[in-house]
Amino acid sequence: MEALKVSPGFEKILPQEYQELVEDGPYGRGLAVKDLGTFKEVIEEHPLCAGCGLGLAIRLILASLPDPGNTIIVGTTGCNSIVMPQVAIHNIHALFGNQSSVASGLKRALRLRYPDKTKDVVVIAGDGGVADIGLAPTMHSWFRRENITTIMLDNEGYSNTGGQESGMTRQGVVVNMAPVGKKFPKIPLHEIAKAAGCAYVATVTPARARRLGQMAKRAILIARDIGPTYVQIFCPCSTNYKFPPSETLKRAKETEITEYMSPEAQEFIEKIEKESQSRGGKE
Ligand SMILES: Cc1ncc(C[n+]2csc(CCOP(=O)(O)OP(=O)(O)O)c2C)c(N)n1
Ligand code: SF4
Repeated sequence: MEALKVSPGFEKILPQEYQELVEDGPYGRGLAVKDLGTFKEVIEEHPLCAGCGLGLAIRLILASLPDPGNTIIVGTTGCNSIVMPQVAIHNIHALFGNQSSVASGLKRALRLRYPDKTKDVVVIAGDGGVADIGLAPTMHSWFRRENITTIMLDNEGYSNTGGQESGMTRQGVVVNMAPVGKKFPKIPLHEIAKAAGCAYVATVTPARARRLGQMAKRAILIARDIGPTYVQIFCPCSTNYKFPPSETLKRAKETEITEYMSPEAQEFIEKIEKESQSRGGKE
């Protein structure tokens, strides 16, 4: 890929990791979760706690981007935001809760600046950022039918600030700073997303790695042409929910996998997946 060539003169001083990304990274290669272990990933280290579901989810999402060299991730404060500076994909850190507004403006600006290219804008943020403090910007991006994907890393609480309950915490759950237990049910944001105009809505967990990859990819492709998309990934938090790292996947399995597509999105996905299969691709 032209954009990823090393500038002449820099070959000898470019750090090894960067050289490997240019030579063996995922850019422009159409890779997927099934290819993990055969290429240089855009993330290799992260500072998350042992057993954190976010680490697994982020790795899978990044391995599933349809066009990583032309993707911009918009994030906000939370445990996931301490990962993004180490990821070799363009990313922007928005003010807490404001990520969908920043992503909307960015998508529109990129369309004007690069009318002949497709740039994928993907919001990746926590449940507090998406469903509580950022709920209005999130929903208004859906009402406006912005061509962006929103991925919520749902660890059912505010983890980065020590364990407050969020709207996505389940009823009755006690976390560090919610000692009497959550008094109302988890927000059904995936249902609200459909009513708000999302063309594609999925709920999944990192325990279903390939399915998560397929859903992230579908969401990003549908957002390009049809409308806003939403993927909600249940990512158990070992630190605030106080369970050993060995239980992460077992807990992750305790959530329902759901997928909704508007009729237009369904037709689009059937068409592009058939084309991909005829070219030999599977995911
Ligand atoms: C404008 C603003 N308000 C509040 C905060 C404090 N804050 C930082 S992280 C966070 C909670 C993040 O929760 P969530 O979005 O669920 O992500 P998690 O840490 O659980 O991954 C809060 C309230 C902030 N940084 N900025
Ligand atoms: S506090 Fe929870 S969500 Fe945050 S890094 Fe640790 S395990 Fe992950």
